Amino acid sequence: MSSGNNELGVGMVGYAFMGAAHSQAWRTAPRFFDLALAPRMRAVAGRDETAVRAAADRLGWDEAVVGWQSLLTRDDIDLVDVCTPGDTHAEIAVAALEAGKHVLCEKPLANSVAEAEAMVAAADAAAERGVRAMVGFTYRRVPAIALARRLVEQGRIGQVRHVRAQYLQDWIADPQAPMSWRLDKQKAGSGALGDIGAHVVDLAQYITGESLTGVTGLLETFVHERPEASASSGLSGVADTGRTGTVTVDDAAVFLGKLSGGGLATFEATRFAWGRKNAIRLEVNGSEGSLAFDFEDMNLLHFFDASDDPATAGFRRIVVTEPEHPYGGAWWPPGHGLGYEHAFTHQVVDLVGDLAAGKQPTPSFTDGLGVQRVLDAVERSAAAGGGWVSLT
Ligand code: SOE
Repeated sequence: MSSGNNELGVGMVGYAFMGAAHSQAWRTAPRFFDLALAPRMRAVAGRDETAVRAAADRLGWDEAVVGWQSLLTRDDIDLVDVCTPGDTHAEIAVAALEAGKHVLCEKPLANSVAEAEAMVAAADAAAERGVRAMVGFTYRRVPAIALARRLVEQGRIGQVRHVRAQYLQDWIADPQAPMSWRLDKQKAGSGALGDIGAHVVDLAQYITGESLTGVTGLLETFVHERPEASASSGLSGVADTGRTGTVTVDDAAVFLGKLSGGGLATFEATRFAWGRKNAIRLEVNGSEGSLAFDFEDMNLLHFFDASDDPATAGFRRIVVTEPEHPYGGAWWPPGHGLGYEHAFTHQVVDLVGDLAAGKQPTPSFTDGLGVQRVLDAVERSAAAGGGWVSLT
C-alpha cells in the first residue's frame, strides 16, 4: 500500500483555509520533527482547474488534479487529506478508505449522525486491512491543551466537577458580513454548533477523558438574510452581487451537559461575540484543583493546586514552551511561543507516528461520531424547546 522508501504519499482535497493550514503542516512537520515516514505532498485536488493549479503552486503540492476520485487510483498516494466542507466528507472519506488509503478528515466528521456512522463502518473495515482514519480536532494538539489533558490524567485536579467551555468569535457579528458556505445548512450541517461548538465538545471530552451522557440546549439565528458575495473564502468575501442569501444555520448555541464521571459541563459557541476573535476558553474544576485556558493566550495554561499553602495559593501561570511540555523542545528555545498553525503540524507528527507504528491515530472516526451524536442531541433538544436528551 505504501508508496515505498519510507515515504507517505499524500493527496489533499480542498485548498481553502483548512487546505492551507494542512499544507503548511505537511511541509513543516519533517523539518522540525524526526518522522518515521517522510510525507510527500503529491497532489491537491479541486473542481476548478485554474484555481487548483494556483493552489498547488502556492501551497507546495507537486501536482494539481481536477476531481478527487483520481487520487484514489494512484499507487503513489497513501493518504487522502479531506479539507472540504462537511457535505462531502462522508463520500470522499468512505471511497478513500475503500480504496485502501488512510484518511485525515477535517471536523466536524460529517453533517449528520447517519453519515458519521457510515464513515465509522468504513474506518472499522479498513482498520482490519491496516488502513487508518483520523478526524482533525486539531486543538487537542495545542501544547497547553495537551498539558491540561496530561495533568487531569495524572490526577492533579482530582475528580472533575465542572467543565466550562466556550468558543467565541465575531466574524459574522456584523449583519452585513456576507453569506458563506458556513452559513448554509446543506454544506455545513449546522452553524456555530458544528463549526466551533464541535471543537469544545471534543476538548471537554478529551481533557477530562470522559464523555457526555446527555445534554439540554438552545440554538438561535440572529441574522436571517445576508448579502451574497461572488467569491467567498468561507470566512471573508465582498458583498458585491446585490443579492441576498438566507442563513439556514444557528448563529449561536448554548448547552449544558452531564459528564460520565458525574460532573457538569456548560458550553457556549457563537460567532457574534464582538471582540472575541478565536476565544476557546476552558475551565475545569476538580476535587483537587482547577485548570484554565484561553486560546487568545494559547501558550499559557493556568493551574490551581488545592494542596498548596493557602497563604500563597493561586493560579499558576504556566508558560507551555519548555522541553518538558507536550511537543516542547522540537521548535524554538524555551519561552519562544507557538501559534495557531503549530497544532496542525503536531497533528501530522502524531498521525505519521501512529501510521508508522501500525497504531490507530486519535481522535478516531469513532471519537468524531461521538461528537456528532452530541451535536445532534443539542439540535434535538433545541428543537423541542430545550428538553433533556440522553446520550446513553
Ligand atoms: C471558522 O469558524 C473556523 O475556521 C472554524 O471552522 C475552525 O474549525 C476554527 O478552528 C476556527 O474558526
